[in-house]
Amino acid sequence: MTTPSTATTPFDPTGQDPALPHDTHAAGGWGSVQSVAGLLREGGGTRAAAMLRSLNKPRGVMCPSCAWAKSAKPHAFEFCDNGAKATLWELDPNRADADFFAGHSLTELRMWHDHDLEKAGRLTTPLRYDAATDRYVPVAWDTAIAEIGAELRAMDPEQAVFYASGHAGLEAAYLYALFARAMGHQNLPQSSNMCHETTSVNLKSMLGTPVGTCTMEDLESADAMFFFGQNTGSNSPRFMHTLKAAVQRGCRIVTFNPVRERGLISFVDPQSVAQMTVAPATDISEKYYQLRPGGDIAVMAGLMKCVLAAEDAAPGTVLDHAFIAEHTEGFDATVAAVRALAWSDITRNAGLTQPMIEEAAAIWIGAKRVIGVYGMGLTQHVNGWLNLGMLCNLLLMGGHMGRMGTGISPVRGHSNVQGQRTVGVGEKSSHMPADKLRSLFGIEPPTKDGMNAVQMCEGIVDGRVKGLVMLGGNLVRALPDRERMEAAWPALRLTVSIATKPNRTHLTPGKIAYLLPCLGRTDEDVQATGKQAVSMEDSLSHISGSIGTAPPPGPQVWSETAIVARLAAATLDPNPALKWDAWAGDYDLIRNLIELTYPQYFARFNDRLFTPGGFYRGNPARDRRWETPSGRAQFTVPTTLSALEAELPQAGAALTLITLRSHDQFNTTIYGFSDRLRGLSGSREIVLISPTDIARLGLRDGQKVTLVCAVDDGIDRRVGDLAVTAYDLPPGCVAGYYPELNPLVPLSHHEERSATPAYKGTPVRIEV
Ligand SMILES: Nc1nc2c(c(=O)[nH]1)N[C@H]1C(S)=C(S)[C@@H](COP(=O)(O)OP(=O)(O)OC[C@H]3O[C@@H](n4cnc5c(=O)[nH]c(N)nc54)[C@H](O)[C@@H]3O)O[C@H]1N2
Ligand SMILES: Nc1nc2c(c(=O)[nH]1)N[C@H]1C(S)=C(S)[C@@H](COP(=O)(O)OP(=O)(O)OC[C@H]3O[C@@H](n4cnc5c(=O)[nH]c(N)nc54)[C@H](O)[C@@H]3O)O[C@H]1N2
Ligand SMILES: [Mo]
Repeated sequence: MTTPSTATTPFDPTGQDPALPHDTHAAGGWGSVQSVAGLLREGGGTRAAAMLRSLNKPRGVMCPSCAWAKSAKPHAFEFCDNGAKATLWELDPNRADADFFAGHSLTELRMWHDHDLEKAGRLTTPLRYDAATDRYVPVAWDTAIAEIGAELRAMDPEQAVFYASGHAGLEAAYLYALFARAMGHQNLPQSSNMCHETTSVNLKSMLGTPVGTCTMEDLESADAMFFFGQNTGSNSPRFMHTLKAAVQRGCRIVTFNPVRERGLISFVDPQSVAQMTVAPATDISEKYYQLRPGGDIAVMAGLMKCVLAAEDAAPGTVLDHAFIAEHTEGFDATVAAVRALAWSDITRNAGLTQPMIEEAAAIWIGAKRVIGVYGMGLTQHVNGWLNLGMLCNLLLMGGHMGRMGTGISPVRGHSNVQGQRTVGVGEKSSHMPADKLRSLFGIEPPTKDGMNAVQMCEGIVDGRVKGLVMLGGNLVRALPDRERMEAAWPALRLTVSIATKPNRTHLTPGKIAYLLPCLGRTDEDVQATGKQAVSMEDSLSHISGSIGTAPPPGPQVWSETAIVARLAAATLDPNPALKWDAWAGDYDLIRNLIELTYPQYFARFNDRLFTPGGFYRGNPARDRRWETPSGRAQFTVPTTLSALEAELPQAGAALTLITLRSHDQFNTTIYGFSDRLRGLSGSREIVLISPTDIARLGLRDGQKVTLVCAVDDGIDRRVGDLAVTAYDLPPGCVAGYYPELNPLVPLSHHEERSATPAYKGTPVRIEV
């Protein structure tokens, strides 16, 4: 075992008050109602109101925002203010059409704020970049498809990369994944590579499943839920209703997060007339601990020590020995390692006191059914694998896996990010079975692993990548090391963006660059056989159909499925088994193929498409079948106590930067400048620092400073003009907004096993 890394900034956590303040500023409530009402006034109208009423209901539109589960018994309004924003953003009456692009050069548009770029409206016509005039000019679909096809054909397949942001439905995603493999590569990076890839890779090796094990029934019957680094109130607000109901039936919620996020403190249900008028907010977390960023491994090591101590005191009452013996591997080595850890190392790395951890452990020990919930606070760290390993350890010790009311629940981001992986968007052969590719299509699939997002970036920087197709997303904003990436982008021979609205990435064209307008999920999608549905998989592994009803923004806007099919047909040699035209004309046929390729998940796919709440794709770990090499669930030995990189150059002077999202953005889409739930508004060019650190560093509130990355690899990474903003954070850490601070995160700074960028643990210095 290596020496546990030690945190560098002295921190006295005894000053922290773990009792909750009764905040008057709960999540939900009038604030969210007002924000929806305001949006409807701005650009909605009755069509928009009808669309919102249909959100997340059977045969309605599945929300284009987050991946939270759809209820089988929906409320009258089954959406949150963020879902409303995303929907109305897509229903935008403005048009970024040919006239718009004739009026603005790319050089000029680069001066625009990201918010204003998307505000230009929906794309309506295929566009090709013209370097002579520095403008996008309209082009016929046939010309665009033919030229892109010819360019891709001329490339060595391994020089092509097909990125997918997690929006597009299972139908487009399956065709995209098939297209790549038929072409001869598996360069299929996805937004999950920047997000929950830590989950896909590590839960697979620990539990034999790449996804969470919980369903809604589990969440409805747990006795305790432990939240690590997931901001429910902002990022999956519909989950708040489940949490409120859980608290009301006595489920105990404990949260570990360096930031006091409102939604996990208290919540006013905007659906409840009583709560909106007279009743007090529901307290969500019974205990809320502001640990150090990267301190979760230490916290969980402390919790394990407490669990072991309780078992020692009353043998046979705390651990689930039968489960451990029958279903797991590695228990003894893990327990020995945990017993050997010193509390002083644990508390220093956690930034919490021993009594705080003991108090949280008492809740764990007292619960018969425990669920671990987590988000980017665990995944976007160098040692994210061990964050998940420790959470699995804790759950496995008590047999909290594969039993009603228990399990592990990663909360996913994009509405179909999990589903796209399920149907083949991924760089490994295991993502799309070779035998099926042979038997269904006569394709001899590539065997070499493709590129994930970080490898794609390396390939763009060193010139190995020549062609980049992007099915959604805004890569130059979302990726780490933005300035390096933005500088490397124009050397690409071909860039193809399939998008609903213009964004920064479109302003960084390759030598040949196309911007292709696509339908969003709210738009009606009519093909040769009539109106089509698409489908998606949510965070709890349920699959739902979605039918768009809005009139498309223009006759030249194609569906993502049709665009992918036509590009594939123009690129690949004819093969009678690849029926691109027929598939683009009837999505039922694609769902039949998905069922044939993945029969274990998609039996009777078309019949079950509109099951209320979606149909469950199943999960072997939930049934205590472990699809790991040993056939057992794996305990993980803690080899360090910090999720941060163990030995950072200049660590002594560095602060840990966490990058945050506000509820007024969806990733790189900035809806507005209010961070209502954090009591911040007006500017996103800020750096949050604790008052103690402001004083220690001799700064003052409002002062403009520069953040400089403290990883010493010869590259200068800095972001200036950030206003110092006093905020309740643990000392030694600073926080600011994603994507503004992405230039500070080195590409090489990523989770060890999955290459998920360590966006929550970058060492930085402040320069005045
Ligand atoms: N409104 C809105 N909703 C969204 C999105 C959005 O941008 N806006 N994005 C969507 C996407 S793609 C995703 S992936 C999800 C992301 O949703 P989340 O998983 O909630 O991700 P973040 O908000 O990035 O970070 C979550 C929390 O981690 C905490 N944190 C940071 N470092 C640590 C740490 O070391 N330990 C612990 N325990 N906590 C830490 C932060 O304070 C923050 O509260 O949200 C989705 N939903
Ligand atoms: N510093 C930092 N960086 C991060 C993160 C972080 O926490 N901190 N989080 C990471 C995470 S979790 C993620 S998931 C990534 C997200 O990274 P991406 O997936 O690349 O980015 P998005 O901002 O979601 O993409 C927005 C664009 O998608 C397009 N779009 C919207 N709807 C549709 C549609 O229906 N179809 C198509 N084809 N296009 C559409 C629009 O043009 C819009 O501009 O960012 C990552 N980057
Ligand atoms: Mo994400």
